[in-house]
Amino acid sequence: MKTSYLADVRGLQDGSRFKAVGWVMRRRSHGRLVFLDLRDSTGLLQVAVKAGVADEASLKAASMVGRESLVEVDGLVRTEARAPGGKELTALQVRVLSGVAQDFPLRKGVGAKVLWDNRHLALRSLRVSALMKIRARLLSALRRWFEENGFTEINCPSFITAAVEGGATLFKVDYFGKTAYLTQSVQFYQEAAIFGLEKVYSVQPSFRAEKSKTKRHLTEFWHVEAEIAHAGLSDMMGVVERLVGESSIQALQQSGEELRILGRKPRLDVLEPPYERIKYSEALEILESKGVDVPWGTDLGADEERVLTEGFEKPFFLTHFPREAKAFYHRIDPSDGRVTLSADLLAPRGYGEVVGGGERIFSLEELVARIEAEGLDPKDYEWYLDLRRYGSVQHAGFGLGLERLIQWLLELKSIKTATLFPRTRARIYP
Ligand code: NSS
Repeated sequence: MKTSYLADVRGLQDGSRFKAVGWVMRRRSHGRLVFLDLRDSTGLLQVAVKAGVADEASLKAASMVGRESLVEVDGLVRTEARAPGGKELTALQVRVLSGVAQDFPLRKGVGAKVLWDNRHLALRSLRVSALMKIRARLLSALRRWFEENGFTEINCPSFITAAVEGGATLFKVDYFGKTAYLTQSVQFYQEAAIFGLEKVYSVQPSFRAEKSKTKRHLTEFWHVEAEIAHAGLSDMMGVVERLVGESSIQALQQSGEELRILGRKPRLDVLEPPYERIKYSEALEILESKGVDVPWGTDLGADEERVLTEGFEKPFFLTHFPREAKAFYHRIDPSDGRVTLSADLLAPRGYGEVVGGGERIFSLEELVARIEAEGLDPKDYEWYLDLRRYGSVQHAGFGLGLERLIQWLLELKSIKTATLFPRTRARIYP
């Protein structure tokens, strides 16, 4: 196993002996002086292979080595202001551990299609690594937040028999001759789990057969979901704003180096909770004042959300969606039968929905009526109805799209960049 990493040279005195193992990102030859830029998980190291210092075999190997070859360099550390990280390794010996004969398919200037077709190779870049490190820190911070606030992590199945979020985006699976689906959300299983555990969360993939090609839809995305017993809409928003705000700030504060590589300087002050709460009906008025007419009752799409959020610097909640715009399980507002006790968290500056959730119907009669009103069969939801038969409890929950959060925090044009191997309608390879 490798015991030292390229960034370790930063802590070494000039003249120290160091053995570097990394992949060749770039080679520049100046006659009998060859520079190699090596890459590993910790960053870049510039290696200088000079005639007279390195042996002849090493100089020859360095001057011929192909991009992405794996090499080992034994050398001496030297301060060099122009080198990335401020240190250079003067090679005494260069050994090619794994040589590359053909050209690496990803040259500067190749188009987006080539990059996505070769994602398995493109993800070696410092930028992708930086992004994935931030993603991992964000996920750890979200998990830590849940753990510190009394939530238990649960794992739920992905094969299901009835839709959570409506039939239009269900993926059908042949399950030993029966029709099953890939789940859009583990919400219903979480609702069952709160009777034993009260506060639960899950982190797992959700699947949506999204027909439309947009910059913010994946067919498989990582869904961070939570469900809370003895909680209403306002409690749920309180959890979401602290979870999103505190976890994002923590992860970004730990990622100075990665943000520099990505050329991003996200504002942390705008992430501080609390977040404003705006009703759907008020949002329609804001949209109308901006020249966008949305008929009452329709859900807001990506375009409407972009216009609505453009003037905001902080995220905010959009609450009380009409029942027509939301899935059947949302509790109807007892003080206004036209709307539900629901809330989406919208990211500012055009990014739009990052979290969706709300209070659930906890009365058996109301739930059966809503299922029937939606043209669904209560028999398909028998076990879900049982939860309302035995000690039903007021409860609320939400789902956060991890890639959506990353897309907003790191200002990514496409959501695909937020994930290692994106799945969209147009892409299932590599
Ligand atoms: O459809 S949601 O708004 N809500 C639910 O699925 C609830 N059943 C979650 C719950 O209450 N436990 O999706 C939740 C979030 C949404 O705000 C997005 O951030 C993300 O899931 N989401 C997606 N991300 C990427 N691609 C697609 N297609 C996608 N669909 C939803």
